[in-house]
Amino acid sequence: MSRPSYCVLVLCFAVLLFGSLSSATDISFDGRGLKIDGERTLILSGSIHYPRSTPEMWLDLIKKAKEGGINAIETYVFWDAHEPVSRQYDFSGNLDLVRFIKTIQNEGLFAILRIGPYVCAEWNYGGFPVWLNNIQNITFRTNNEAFKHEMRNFTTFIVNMMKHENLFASQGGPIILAQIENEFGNVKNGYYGQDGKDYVQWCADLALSFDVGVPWIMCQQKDAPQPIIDTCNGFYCDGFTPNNENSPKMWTENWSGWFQDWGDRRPHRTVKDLAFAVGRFFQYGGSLMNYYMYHGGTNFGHTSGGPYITTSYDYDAPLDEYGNLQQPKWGHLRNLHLILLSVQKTLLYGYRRDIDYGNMMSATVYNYEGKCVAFLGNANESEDFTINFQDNNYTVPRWSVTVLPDCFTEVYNTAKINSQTSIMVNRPNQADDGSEPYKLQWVWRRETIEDIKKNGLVRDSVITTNKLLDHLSVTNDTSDYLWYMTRLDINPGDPFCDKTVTLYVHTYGHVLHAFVNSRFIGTQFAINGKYEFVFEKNVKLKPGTNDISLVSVTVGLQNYGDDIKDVPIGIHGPVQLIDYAANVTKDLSSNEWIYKVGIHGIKQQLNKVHTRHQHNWRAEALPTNRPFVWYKTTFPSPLGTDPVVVDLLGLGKGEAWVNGRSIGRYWPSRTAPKDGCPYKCDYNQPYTGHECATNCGKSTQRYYHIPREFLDDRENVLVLFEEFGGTPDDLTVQTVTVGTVCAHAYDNNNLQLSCQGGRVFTDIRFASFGDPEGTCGSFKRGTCEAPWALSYIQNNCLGRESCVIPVSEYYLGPTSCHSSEYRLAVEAVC
Ligand SMILES: *[C@@H]1O[C@H](CO)[C@@H](O)[C@H](O)[C@H]1NC(C)=O
Ligand SMILES: *[C@@H]1O[C@H](CO)[C@@H](O)[C@H](O)[C@H]1NC(C)=O
Ligand SMILES: *[C@@H]1O[C@H](CO)[C@@H](O)[C@H](O)[C@H]1NC(C)=O
Ligand SMILES: *[C@@H]1O[C@H](CO)[C@@H](O)[C@H](O)[C@H]1NC(C)=O
Ligand SMILES: *[C@@H]1O[C@H](CO)[C@@H](O)[C@H](O)[C@H]1NC(C)=O
Ligand SMILES: *[C@@H]1O[C@H](CO)[C@@H](O)[C@H](O)[C@H]1NC(C)=O
Ligand SMILES: CC(=O)N[C@H]1CO[C@H](CO)[C@@H](O)[C@@H]1O
Repeated sequence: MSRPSYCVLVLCFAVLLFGSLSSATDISFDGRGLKIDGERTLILSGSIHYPRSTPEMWLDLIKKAKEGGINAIETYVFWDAHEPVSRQYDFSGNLDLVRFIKTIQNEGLFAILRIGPYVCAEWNYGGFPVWLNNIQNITFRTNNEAFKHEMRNFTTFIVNMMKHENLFASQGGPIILAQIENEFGNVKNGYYGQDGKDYVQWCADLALSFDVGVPWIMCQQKDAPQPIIDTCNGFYCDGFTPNNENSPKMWTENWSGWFQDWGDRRPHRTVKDLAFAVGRFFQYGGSLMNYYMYHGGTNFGHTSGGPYITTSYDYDAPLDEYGNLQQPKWGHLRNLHLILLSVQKTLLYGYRRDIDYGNMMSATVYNYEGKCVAFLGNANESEDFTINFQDNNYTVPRWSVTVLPDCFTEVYNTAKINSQTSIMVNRPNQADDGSEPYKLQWVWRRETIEDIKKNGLVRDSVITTNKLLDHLSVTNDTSDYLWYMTRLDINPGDPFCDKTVTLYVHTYGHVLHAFVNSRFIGTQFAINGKYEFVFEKNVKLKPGTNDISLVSVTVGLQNYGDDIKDVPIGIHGPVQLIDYAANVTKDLSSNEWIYKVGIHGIKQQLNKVHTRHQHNWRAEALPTNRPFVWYKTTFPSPLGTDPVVVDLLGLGKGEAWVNGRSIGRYWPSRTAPKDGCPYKCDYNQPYTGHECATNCGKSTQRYYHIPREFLDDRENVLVLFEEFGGTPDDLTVQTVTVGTVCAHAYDNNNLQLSCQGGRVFTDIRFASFGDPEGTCGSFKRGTCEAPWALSYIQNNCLGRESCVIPVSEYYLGPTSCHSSEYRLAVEAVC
């Protein structure tokens, strides 16, 4: 069968489609889709959260999304970041929402603004400012006057800001949709009863009152009042039907992967399964689909939610944490997007007919103005099917969708990947002469272990009371660290005197450190997904005054759940001394407790570059495995443009700053379980976020992103606060780039191969066109092969940054295979 060069046609189409937006666009919708100036338009959107990258990265990320066939960018708005103190706003740096939306507009893409203001998003406290807790009688996300007052105030502020900059499509801007609330339908059924229902109506009324001239959506909200569109979030949404026949079928979150917890495996969703989900959604009448995430990015500072969510928010998205193309995910989806966009008119206007072949095999045909598009969908988990469709035979592999843009030619199957696989490598930062990895020189300082002074007071304590207080109610989240300190006098006759007894602390985490008389006793954190734990360690009390200091540490505030305000954090008690042998207990819960927020080094700004406290750093006797230590070093910026990371393996837990900017919490000593990672993942079943995990037995996160924007041309200062104890000896600054490129492409496709960061192909390790076997790194020749494959690829790729290989006998030579479908396997080195 000779086939037209479909890919080239599709490319031209895409260029036409992405023309720049004209002023004042009319946005409306009906049951089949969103209408842009009256024309139904297919929306392929990708989530990029602006605070999870930097303004310099935005343009590159958006350009890569556009090149990947995405025509809209979606983001949440992060209330706690913008209003850290009530009525004091911050839109600077990577919080510059207007600049982000304008960058989208300048690239000719649409924008979807999900204002929330509850966003979940694995973001600290789901995006709620912690100061909300201090408002009298407040209950979040229900028909509560105090909450509604604050929600109205912030959402109005954001809407006015967007209007002022003319960013809604009705004003000529790129924003075509806006969202109020977020997954409220997931709040436990009936949790808020009638108040919940009234609240949903209030949200809808509020949104409509803004009169922004674009439609509003509510996701996971079956009872969204008209004309608000209820939309689907999930790994699959083909079976979703909106609550009104005049609402189009929209998928606001198609989870491209999943987030990671400290101590967990790294989630991975195969692109075959992701493309299958997208294919099915559009087979069954979808009109808007958004990847959550298209670029996940980094939880800088203390922005990660939780508890226990990692600093990396890579999400296994099509663009990796640092903004590199994640291949083959990016490329395989791009091929699908370009085809879908090229037939969008037929999909959104055509007459639809479904054909059921049984056993989960189906076809869907769309006809419009003489054009025909078909999807052949096989949702059977175990059987490939060959079906006869309009007098031709098509084999559709299990768990895959084939697209026939003309109801005849198979141009795409979700299980056949014709994009390169990139194997990323980390390269050490070279010394100036380029000869050897740069060796870091360290200085260090001790962090103060807070103690009670002779007069019974603590410097800068915030409160003294005879009970144990919730962590958050004392800190307002101004720091991760809260000291609970108490003093007890032990008489020589006391049964606890001079004896080894147990210090017992019941806490709601997230991490606890204990000191007795300024001596470190132990550290503990919750495991197995529970946030509550009991700390028990032996201590010895001396006659006279004894001081007990407990440091409660938060690792991200809960972002999901029914009422996150009522989630306990920190030491709620009891705190006891127990002599198990003698069966006696001394309860300290009602002792006098003195509270102090934060750590001394932050107050002295040791993490900043310019501060008065730059003395007292020591170069000699670098401590290892000692808790509560500061480390500092300098390093030159790596050459080139590849993303920069620091490898923190060897350290325990803490926070890192580069040139005074926090690159987030680190915890490389936390490892993933040894088991639960399949050797190979050929997944043909519904994905739930856990299958296909990788990184078993390894550090949850050893590499930490340093955006190039944080770096200076000359010298950079890296500061670490090490809380658990570790060694910085082996730390290295590295760049991340494409090392090896592999592909296993099918006949009659154009295969594009690319390096990154200006590097070129230096070697073709393997090339065979015919029936090669194996996977990247271990390809093997099959029983037959074309003669010119290797030389063709060498001639066209070596010395180049990228090259295109037409996969066909015409270019690569005749094969002697009797197989019906030839494949090209390539392994090339950058
Ligand atoms: C809080 O609730 C109490 C009891 O319902 C009420 O008396 C009080 O006026 C409320 N305070 C505010 C600020 O609304
Ligand atoms: C938000 O609250 C402040 C006072 O706290 C007020 O000045 C401002 O007008 C309010 N904004 C809106 C849109 O209600
Ligand atoms: C998949 O196909 C097999 C064989 O054709 C059939 O027995 C099985 O029921 C199918 N599975 C589903 C879920 O329909
Ligand atoms: C399709 O398959 C059937 C059954 O194997 C065969 O009889 C028929 O000739 C095939 N049709 C085409 C167009 O290849
Ligand atoms: C936390 O907020 C409360 C209420 O606004 C305030 O009284 C207290 O001083 C705050 N604590 C800290 C550590 O900022
Ligand atoms: C320990 O003491 C409590 C009461 O103080 C008593 O109920 C309990 O039985 C004792 N346990 C043992 C093992 O002696
Ligand atoms: C149709 C469909 O698969 N919908 C799913 C969308 O995601 C939610 C949340 O995971 C699921 O509950 C739905 O079943």
